[in-house]
Amino acid sequence: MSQHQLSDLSDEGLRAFVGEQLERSRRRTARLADAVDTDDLIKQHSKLMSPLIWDYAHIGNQEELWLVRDVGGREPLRQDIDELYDAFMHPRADRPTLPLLGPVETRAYVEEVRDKVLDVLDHVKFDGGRELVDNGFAFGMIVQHEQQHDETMLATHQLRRGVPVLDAPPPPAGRRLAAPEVLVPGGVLEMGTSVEPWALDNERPAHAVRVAPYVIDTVPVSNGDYLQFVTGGGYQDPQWWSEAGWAQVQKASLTGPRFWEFVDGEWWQLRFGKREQLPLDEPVMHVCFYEAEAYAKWAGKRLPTEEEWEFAARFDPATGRTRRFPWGDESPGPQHANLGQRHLGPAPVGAYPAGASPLGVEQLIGDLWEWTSSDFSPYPGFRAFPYDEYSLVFFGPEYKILRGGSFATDEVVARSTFRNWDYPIRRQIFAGFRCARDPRPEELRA
Ligand code: AVJ
Ligand code: FE
Repeated sequence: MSQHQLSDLSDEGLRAFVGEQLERSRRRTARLADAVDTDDLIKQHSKLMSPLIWDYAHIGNQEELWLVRDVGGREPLRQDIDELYDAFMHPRADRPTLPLLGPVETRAYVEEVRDKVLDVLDHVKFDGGRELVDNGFAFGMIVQHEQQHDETMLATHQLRRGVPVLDAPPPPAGRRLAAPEVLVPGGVLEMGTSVEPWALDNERPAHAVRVAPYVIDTVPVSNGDYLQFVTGGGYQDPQWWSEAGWAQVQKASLTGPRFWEFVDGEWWQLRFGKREQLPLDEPVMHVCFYEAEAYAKWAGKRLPTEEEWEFAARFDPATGRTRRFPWGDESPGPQHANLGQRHLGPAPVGAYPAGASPLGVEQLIGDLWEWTSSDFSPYPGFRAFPYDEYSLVFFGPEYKILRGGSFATDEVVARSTFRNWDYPIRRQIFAGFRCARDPRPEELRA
């Protein structure tokens, strides 16, 4: 069963599916919190992030607001703490100074909320005519909220100093690719979705977009490729950088991707507390939008637009149809994509041939988020649902769109229509990029 077929389920089937998703996300949250000691749970590891304990209680608080109070119509459990866990009241940097619930109270609170939610789930009428509950949407939204915070918590783990506490098997091996780039013929894409029951407001509605022919990289840019830019003086030469990008290079003294180190004549990277030799065949990660943009210019290319990214991920040139995923309509399995924190990093390029699109573009879903050149803006016909603070208040040119999900993103989130966004200076997220370019005239004639 997967989320796009929810409307085919009986109420009992839907209840069971929602219950499994809630349980799965909570297991991950608890694992991320339980992996560290009390001190590391409550302290702030970076000004960019909340203390892990804030994410934990915020997950419970959002679940209480939407599922206990709104969907269930039940009495509040802890109205007094709403303000502490409202992301708009206190910036991340200030959160460690708040009178937050401690670890014992937090665990008790989220469990109490969950008990009530399971009771609400037992009694909810999915066909009661409430849009919020239709196909279990509010439950799906809260599962995705928890999974999104689990990715944020994993990013906090990456920023934490100290001995490693997380472990996972390595991702599958990479392979040599037949072609570094793919010519995409262009056409009309049905962008976004009006039919995925758990798609969030900014992915809606589906709308036709004409995309001109373009060329896109088969796989994300690798550490080996990016190293050429670094050692070739890319960070010393303003010609590759936008004005804002060059200002950021100077302001933040950027010399290479975050978590790279050059020691004793060799390149290393720091991953969840382990120092490892820089794997040249892995996609470059922890670069900001400006670094992605500069590399692309240096390589004689550019970043893809959000439309081009989604066209590469969903367009089937044989039928002209827009697919759910690059490989077809089935939900992602471990053979298709590196998702769900199964591995603790992106797989080497070429590791997922079964995840290729019909045009032969690979690793679009999973491994790492990909910066696009697009600002975060609403689709035509956008309607904020069920609250303005998920998407609406963020629309505008300050945010750049990222697509595809990372190794840290759960399957319940990683739709090919899912839109992520962040400031162009951010590097702590699990993000990299691939390049695109306009086709040369002779490529179009061929
Ligand atoms: C969509 C990942 C940008 O983490 O700020 C979490 C998701 N919204 N809680 C974020 C979100 C509210 C959001 N991103
Ligand atoms: Fe949140």
